[in-house]
Amino acid sequence: MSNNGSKKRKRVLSGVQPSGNLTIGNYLGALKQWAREQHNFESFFCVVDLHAITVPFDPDELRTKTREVAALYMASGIDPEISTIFVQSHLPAHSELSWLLNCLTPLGWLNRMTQFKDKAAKQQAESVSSGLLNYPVLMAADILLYQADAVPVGDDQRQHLELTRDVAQRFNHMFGDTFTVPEAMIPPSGARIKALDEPTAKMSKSQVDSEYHAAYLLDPPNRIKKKIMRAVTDSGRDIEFSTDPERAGVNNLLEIYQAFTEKSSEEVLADFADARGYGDLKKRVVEVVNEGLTPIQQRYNDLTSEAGYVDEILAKGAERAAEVANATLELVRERMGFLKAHV
Ligand code: AQP
Repeated sequence: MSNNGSKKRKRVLSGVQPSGNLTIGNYLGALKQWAREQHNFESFFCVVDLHAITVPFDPDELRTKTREVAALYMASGIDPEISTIFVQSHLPAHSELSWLLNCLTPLGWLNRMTQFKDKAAKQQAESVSSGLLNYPVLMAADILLYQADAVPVGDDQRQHLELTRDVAQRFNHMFGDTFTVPEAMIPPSGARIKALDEPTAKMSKSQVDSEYHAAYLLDPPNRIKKKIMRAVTDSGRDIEFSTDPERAGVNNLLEIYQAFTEKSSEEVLADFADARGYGDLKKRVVEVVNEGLTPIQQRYNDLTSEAGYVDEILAKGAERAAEVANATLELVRERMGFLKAHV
């Protein structure tokens, strides 16, 4: 019997690493759908700080960014009265389950992960940590602890989600039905936002070589304008969705426009029927991005001006999260044959 008997509504769990500045990719692929879906699911959203140390990091920055990401969750519409917002490292259960699952996960499964291969290739071989390789198992632990039915993420996380499902199924097969096997929940638009300066690559928050790579959630309107007006396009004039890599820049701008406005592809194209070229397209994208970000930035400033407010929410969130996570961990320990501690 699994540990999900007490669930009234289906559950979701997701998180963002407090590494770098949150981008419109993080917002459109993750935060925006979390805010929408929190009304339909029992929701757990964590700031995954343990993931942020899998690559070189600075302790002061980690502290600052952890609060910043939590505040951005709320500023993006995640309501702490409806959803549980917490910090991953506040619950030792995440690290413990990660170790237990690591011991059951074949190394070959981890060696296949494309994100590991990409990130490892960007570092000196001797500085690649084993934590970077084990990252997807920690992610599996994050999700499985909450018996999540669905995990709202961008398209880049699809492979890690598959691994989580494999780990859950393997555990259930070895020790009896324990974990809910989760589904990925990928948004219809905005799941794959590309870099503004290199539109065939993912818009990333940590691997940034140029100030024109990403639009950040906390960028002021004039910086958003500068970045989008300089976005790489092509030498054509046609404004249409396209899978041709040569036309990836225009396609990306249309996707950003579509994800912010939530319009259908036909409506988006109709909006640009009178456009006189890519300059017009960019101007309108600047408008919708700034319209979307201004209220987020205002709420962010309000939330962070109240000393201690974010920490208070995180403390309450950790308490609620621990109720669920610790119950799952206890069941896992028992299933795996660990003795109960008599203290
Ligand atoms: N470009 C994107 N388009 C759509 N969704 C995206 N996400 C990230 N980038 C895009 C989604 O945001 C959530 C948090 O992911 P993360 O903390 O792993 O953020 P990241 O930007 O991918 O992280 P890194 O490791 O700091 O940078 P990378 O990997 O880019 O080098 C996830 O749901 C993710 O899908």
